[in-house]
Amino acid sequence: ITEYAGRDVAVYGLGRTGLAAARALKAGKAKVHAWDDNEASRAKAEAEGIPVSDLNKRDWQNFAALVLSPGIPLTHPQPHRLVRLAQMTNVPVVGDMELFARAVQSLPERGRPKIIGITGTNGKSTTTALIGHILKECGLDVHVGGNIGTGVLDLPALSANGYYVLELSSYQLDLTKSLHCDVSVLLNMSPDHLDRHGDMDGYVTAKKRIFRNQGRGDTAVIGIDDHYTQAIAMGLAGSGEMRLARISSEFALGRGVSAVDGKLFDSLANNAVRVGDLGDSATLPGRHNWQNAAAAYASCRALGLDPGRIFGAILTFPGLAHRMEQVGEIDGVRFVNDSKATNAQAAEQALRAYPRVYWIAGGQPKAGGIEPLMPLMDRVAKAYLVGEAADEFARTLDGKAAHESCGTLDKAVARALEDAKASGEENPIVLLSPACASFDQFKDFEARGQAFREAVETLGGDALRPV
Ligand code: UMA
Ligand code: ADP
Repeated sequence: ITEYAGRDVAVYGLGRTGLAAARALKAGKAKVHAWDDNEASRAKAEAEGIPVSDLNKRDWQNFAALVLSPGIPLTHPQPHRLVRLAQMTNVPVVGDMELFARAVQSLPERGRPKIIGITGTNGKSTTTALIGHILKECGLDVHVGGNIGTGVLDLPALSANGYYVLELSSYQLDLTKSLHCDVSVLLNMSPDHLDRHGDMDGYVTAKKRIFRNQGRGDTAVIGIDDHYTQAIAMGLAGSGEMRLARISSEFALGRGVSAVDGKLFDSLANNAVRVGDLGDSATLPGRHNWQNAAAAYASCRALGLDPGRIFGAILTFPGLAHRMEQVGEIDGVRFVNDSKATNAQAAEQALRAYPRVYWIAGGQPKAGGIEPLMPLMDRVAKAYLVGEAADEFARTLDGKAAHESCGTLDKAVARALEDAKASGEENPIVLLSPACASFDQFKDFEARGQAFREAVETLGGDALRPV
């Protein structure tokens, strides 16, 4: 990142985003002034030579930009104090994606890599990883990053023939205005992160930013299985210049890509083709994954890849940890780690995947709680509740499903194993699909999934078998 060479830049937040941004800015000869409210994060940055100074006490007139981490509030519940300081002194507030996008724009047009951006409420990481996998299988030079875990500025330098497959959260999109996606994907939308966007309108507005800057020759892949994305697709059809590829796992489409009952059907062009049966994939079970696979297929078609090669690669997708991941079996009881299900819609997909489950739920609750899941409670043998949400969830479940409050994940795993074993059922499933954020008890959903895996390993000992 050379655009700030010789100038002073503030970097606030020194997690994955901030560290990568500070490194990239430093390498581009900017004068970096980094800050994080957490002492350990500051120490880590200092240890690698990133200059740290308290941005609360600085004269902001000199800064050319504030590079903000996506987890720090930009607008809601109120702009962070440092964001206000930047605004009052007319210092532009940007994210790492914006810096990346501008670096790409600065390359000669023929030398620019292709960018595939993926957003949506659920399925982003799966779809991002799947597209990355397909492109790699097709022998292309691919880098996968963004919200999926690797800060975009930590990815290897741009190469003209490269493909950047980027998962974009609404927080990141809010801090990005120059990103131009050759292929953009909006999978689905349902209420989430409303604390950070104010209301659904704010959330939709953030997500729609993925289509900004798309024009002729670009493609917008859009799921049309919910009314929010249906409205957005109609708007784009009326106004956008880009090609629109509609996808659905619920409806057969006259034009687009559908995956009803897992049958992948391509009617993007005049000659419609039945591509294959997604039921043959071990790692992409369920209607929600068919939506992800349809989106990945449509994206790769937009990049000009062959349908047969794309489908072959879909079938070899290894899957992602913490999403319906089978972590082991103890005495016939199977344990499924769906720690990434941080909202009710995601947990709904997991519950739908099994006729009967011993369900571990809870954590830091989201607005609306688990009320939308009540129609599925005939599948729940018993719920084991953990974290801050336990009391609220217990009240919602009263009279709908058996439940007990376990406090911690370790205790929930132990109790679920006891009950599942005692049930005498054949291969009962213990499912962690929390419908909550993890931050009350864990650093993030990955740490929560890891704790679940370790609890299973501890209880299983020699009896633990891979599934
Ligand atoms: N911090 C402060 N002051 C504050 C708040 C935070 O100093 O008031 C500091 C923290 O001490 C910490 C740093 O900011 O050191 C964390 O910044 P961050 O929360 O933006 O996290 P990063 O480590 O930079 O990770 C971010 C994404 N996290 C969020 O958006 C919350 C990661 O997505 C992403 O993988 C990473 O950038 C690389 O692009 C995670 C996520 O949970 C997986 N995303 C949310 C989601 O998927 O629901 C949006
Ligand atoms: P994201 O990155 O958007 O959070 P992931 O791909 O990590 O999404 O999947 C998170 C969880 O959401 C999965 O464990 C699954 O239960 C659910 N999920 C995945 N894809 C979809 C989808 N297309 N629609 C609804 N839920 C989904």
